[in-house]
Amino acid sequence: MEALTSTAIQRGLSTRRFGRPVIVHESVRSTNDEAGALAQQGASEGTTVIARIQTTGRGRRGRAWLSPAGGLWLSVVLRPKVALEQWPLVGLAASAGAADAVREVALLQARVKWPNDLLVEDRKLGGVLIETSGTVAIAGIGINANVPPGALDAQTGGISLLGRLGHSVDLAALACAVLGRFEEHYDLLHSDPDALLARWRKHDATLGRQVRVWGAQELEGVAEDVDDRGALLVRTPEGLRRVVAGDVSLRTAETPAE
Ligand code: BT5
Repeated sequence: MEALTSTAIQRGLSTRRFGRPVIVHESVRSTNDEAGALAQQGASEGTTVIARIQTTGRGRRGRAWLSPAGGLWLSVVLRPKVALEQWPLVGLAASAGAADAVREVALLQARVKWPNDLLVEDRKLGGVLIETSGTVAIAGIGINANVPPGALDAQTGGISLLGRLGHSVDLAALACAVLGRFEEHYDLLHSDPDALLARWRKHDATLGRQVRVWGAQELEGVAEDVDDRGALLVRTPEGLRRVVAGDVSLRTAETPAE
C-alpha cells in the first residue's frame, strides 16, 4: 500500500491539471486556507494541497470538521470559466467525483446528498466545502477513509471506510481517483453541464425521498430534482420550492448533523 506522499500521488495520477502540482503536508489548520494562499500567489488551476491532519478543518457555516490522521483531506485551486450562477455546480462536481472515486477504490456504493455530502448507507463518509473569492474557487474535499471509527466522535454520526470495510484503503490511490474523477466532472461542467447533472442524479441519495430543509429556508417535502444552477427542487404541500442553500436531512434513516 502506498503512503500518502506527493511522489506516490504523482505516480498514480491520470489527470491533466488536477494534482499538478500536489503538495502534501503533515499537519495544517485547513487545506482550504493553504490552497487559498497559493491561489492568491497565482497558483494555476488544479494545484492541490493535501494534509494528513487538519487541526481546524471546517465545514460550511463555520462548523467544525474533524480531520484526524487516516482521512483524506484535500483542496484544489479552481478558476471556473462558467457563469457565476453555475458556480454551485462546482460542489456537485466535487461530490459526484468523490462518490465515483470511493466506488472505484473501496467498491462501496457511496452516494451524494445535496448539496455537499458523501454518504455510505445514509451516514456521512465525507463532505465538500467550496469557498470562493473573486475568480477563484477552492474546492475542499474530506473523506473519512482510514479514520478509526472511535475517532469520529459519536456526535457526528460519521462513518469511515475503515469502519465499514474492516480494513484500510490505499490513501494515495484514493487521492488519485478523487482528483481524476473530480477533474472529469469539472470538465463536464464546462463542456456539457446537463451531463454533469445526469451523473449527479445517478449518485443522489436524496431524490424521490421525503426531506426536511433547514437554514435560510425551512420546509419539508419530496426532493424532486436538482436544476441547472444546482438548486434542489422540493415538492411541498404548497407547491414546488427551489432551495439554493441550506441543510437537508433525509426523513427516514438520518438524523440531522448540526
Ligand atoms: C461539510 O460541511 O460536510 C464540508 C466538509 C469539508 C471538509 C474538507 S477537508 C478538506 C477541506 N479543508 C477544510 O477545512 N474543509 C474541507 P457541513 O455540511 O457543514 O458538515 C459539517 C458537520 O458534519 C459538522 O457539524 C459535524 O456534525 C459533521 N462532521 C464533522 N466532522 C465530520 C467527519 N469527519 N465525518 C462526518 N461528519 C463530520
